[in-house]
Amino acid sequence: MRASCTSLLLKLPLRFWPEGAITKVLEKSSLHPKPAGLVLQYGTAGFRTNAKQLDHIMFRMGLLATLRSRKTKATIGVMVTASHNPEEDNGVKLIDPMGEMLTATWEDFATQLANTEQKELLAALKDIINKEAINMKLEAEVFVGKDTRSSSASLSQAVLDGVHALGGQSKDYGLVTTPQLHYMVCCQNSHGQYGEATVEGYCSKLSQAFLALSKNASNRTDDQKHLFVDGANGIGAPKLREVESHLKKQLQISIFNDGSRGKLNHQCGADFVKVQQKPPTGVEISPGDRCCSFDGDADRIVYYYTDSRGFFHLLDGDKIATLISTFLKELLVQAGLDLKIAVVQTAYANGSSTRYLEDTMKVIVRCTKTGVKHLHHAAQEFDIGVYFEANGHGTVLFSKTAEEKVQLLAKSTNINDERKRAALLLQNTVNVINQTVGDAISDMLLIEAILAIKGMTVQQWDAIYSDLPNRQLKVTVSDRRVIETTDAERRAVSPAGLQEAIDGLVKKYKQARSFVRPSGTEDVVRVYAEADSQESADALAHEVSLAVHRLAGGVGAEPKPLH
Ligand code: 16G
Ligand code: MG
Repeated sequence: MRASCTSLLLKLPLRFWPEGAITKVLEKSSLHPKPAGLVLQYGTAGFRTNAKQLDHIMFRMGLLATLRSRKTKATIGVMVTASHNPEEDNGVKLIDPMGEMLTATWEDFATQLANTEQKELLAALKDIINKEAINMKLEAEVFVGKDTRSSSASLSQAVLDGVHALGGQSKDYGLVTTPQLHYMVCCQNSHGQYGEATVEGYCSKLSQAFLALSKNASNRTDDQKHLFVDGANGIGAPKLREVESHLKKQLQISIFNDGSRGKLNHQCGADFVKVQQKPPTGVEISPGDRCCSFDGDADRIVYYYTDSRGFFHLLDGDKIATLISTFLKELLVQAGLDLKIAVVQTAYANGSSTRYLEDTMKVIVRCTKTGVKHLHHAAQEFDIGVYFEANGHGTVLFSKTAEEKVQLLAKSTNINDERKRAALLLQNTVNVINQTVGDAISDMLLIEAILAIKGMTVQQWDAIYSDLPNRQLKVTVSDRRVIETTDAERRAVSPAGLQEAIDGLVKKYKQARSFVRPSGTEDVVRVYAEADSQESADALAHEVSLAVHRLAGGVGAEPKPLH
């Protein structure tokens, strides 16, 4: 086996592949062998599956990140995490130079490299090197981070082995949140312009901006400064403690599910709260307490409270986008800045939020396919792009022009006090936001600052609009790829007859809407329905699930009604 791979490689021009590297990759890759026949896809958010299947993937992603670093002549990030998945799972995402998600063509390389059988690995590497004309003599640097899963330590070591096998330099950040690693990569490649590429640098940039913002809030009681945070028993909890120590008690945080006892993401965390529409276990809250939940790698956040009757109220990504975009729009008016602001959502956005943003706030609203990269790209088209998935992943992007205009105005001396105050608030808002990716800690600081500045309670925020009742269900089919969608996943084009069936069902209910899409992370078809009452939303979701089961090759018994 060795002889055949080596001879293949010797045909490579030396300029592209120094000979010493060949033996090193061979030696190292044999320590991270691929189980024969195992096929995995670089999905919506990288590879994600049971941790036991991932050692070779990690090694190979270390190799790929090193190639990507040489290709882009920049530092690349590799984050070992499976986000909100159960503790037994793990996963890996690659981070491109400006802290954004890996570009689509390289996702294909990632899938190819992951699925290449052991004896073909060198040929697969050579293929990428040739296709992308990568000069292997260039330096390469890869930043590596990991979440708190027990499997993350050895898996991140496998990534480092891959980086070193191809002669790359590495910096191991150890335990960090996913958005922190995105931030580090961006800082490094912007040569410090975005901030200092250390956890301390991250904490101080965000907390300084938060403290500057909260100076604009008047007379807050300790109760108003209090926030309950569910850390999902993940990395978010210890990292939030580090940030909290910089906040000078302007925000008083009680952290629950901090990982000291409970299991990661088990009956807690943003995904659990959003999907189950109930508080996490492990949190002792009283009616009216302002609470939020992070997910396992702290790139999602949702808020909630219970009222005096014991009802649970969720403030999801749509409510967060509404709060932030309203705040920004008001500041733009006060500052007299003519910048185009838009909100980017997915089909999961509650219909009430879209209506409120378009009709009342007169903000441009765009809808994209599910997955952060789609929202991120759409948001880049505006001066200010606020993007949030309903599940709580989101951030705000400011164009270069927008940032420059804000900076200029904040420095200007010949403007009135109202404009000056607005410009400074905008400047600090830019600084508190992690623009590379959705970031639970950064989003939380921004939301807390907005509520404080506006003197708004969580109930008042919730009352901005009322969500339409909704329901999400899953249907198992033999091949979920038979479902193809269009119009940002809002309509199904195949299998034949499915969309017509959905249209017919939706007509039976008031204010109703429903769509289906194949999941990008699980082997299921997802069904979403909303309507004027919970009973109607539940009934519609069930009927649409039945249609999927019948028309798209359902597996097992037909879905049963929810009631
Ligand atoms: C991933 C995506 C998230 C999306 C979710 C949809 C990233 C970083 N994460 O978690 O944005 O909402 O997948 O999952 O892109 P689904 O395809 O299983 O519904
Ligand atoms: Mg996550």
